[in-house]
Amino acid sequence: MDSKRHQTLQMADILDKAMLNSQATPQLSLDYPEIGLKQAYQVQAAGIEKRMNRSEKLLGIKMGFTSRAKMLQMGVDDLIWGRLTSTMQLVEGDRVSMQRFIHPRIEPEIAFRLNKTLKGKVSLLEAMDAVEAIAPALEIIDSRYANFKFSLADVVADNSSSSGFVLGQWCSPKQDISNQAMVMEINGKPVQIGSSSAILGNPWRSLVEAARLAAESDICLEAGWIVLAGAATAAHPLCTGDHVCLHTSSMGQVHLHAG
Ligand code: OOG
Ligand code: MG
Repeated sequence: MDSKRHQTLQMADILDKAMLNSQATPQLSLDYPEIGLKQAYQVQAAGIEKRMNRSEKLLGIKMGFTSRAKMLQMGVDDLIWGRLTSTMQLVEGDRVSMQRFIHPRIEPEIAFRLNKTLKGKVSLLEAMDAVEAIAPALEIIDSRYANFKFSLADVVADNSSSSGFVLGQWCSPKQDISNQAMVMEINGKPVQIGSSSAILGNPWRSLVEAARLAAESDICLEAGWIVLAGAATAAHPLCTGDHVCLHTSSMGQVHLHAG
């Protein structure tokens, strides 16, 4: 094994342990200043391989920093993506144990379910044609880095902070999702109010970008996969006991109990 590959596996190991122990770790870029985006995606892939060796299944991908609100909150200005696995999917209505997280935050999202493969450069119409259903979604992000602080390469290596997601009812994609109200309430109080238009001007664009970015790592979006479009607003801290509900204009709602 060459030394770069060895280093990639070392970094994946550090992040995997931080996740399994729910214990924050220093940013990789401090100890490995030469880490670039390419290697960061390799670290992400190596981390996912570990999880799949522990019988997790790959369910799709999530997009990150598709809204200005998120870019501003985290101080980064590029689109990123991460993988979604079976242990991240939470059942709506169940109590989510907070023990497995370090410093979780919650975000309002939209999910796409594909029934066709998408690879590389696709048009907006091709992307729309590959989606059989859409749903409102809540994503739990939980950086494995101390103080939720990272560089772009750091967060990519950390699977773009992916930790959990819950989906509402799947509904028809044949509706206008370009300007859905996205109102996220915690314990009955609105904490984030936004519009789906904050996601790249129109959430469908996020799917186009997902296909393009994944192809850079030689991955195609597969039929059956779920794609999360990215948060429409800034993320909000999630605390034990919280009841979170996302209300949308015509896509229904989705809720989650943090136990
Ligand atoms: C990175 C993940 C960003 C989104 O929806 O923009 C993300 C982070 O903020 O920790 O999931
Ligand atoms: Mg997100």
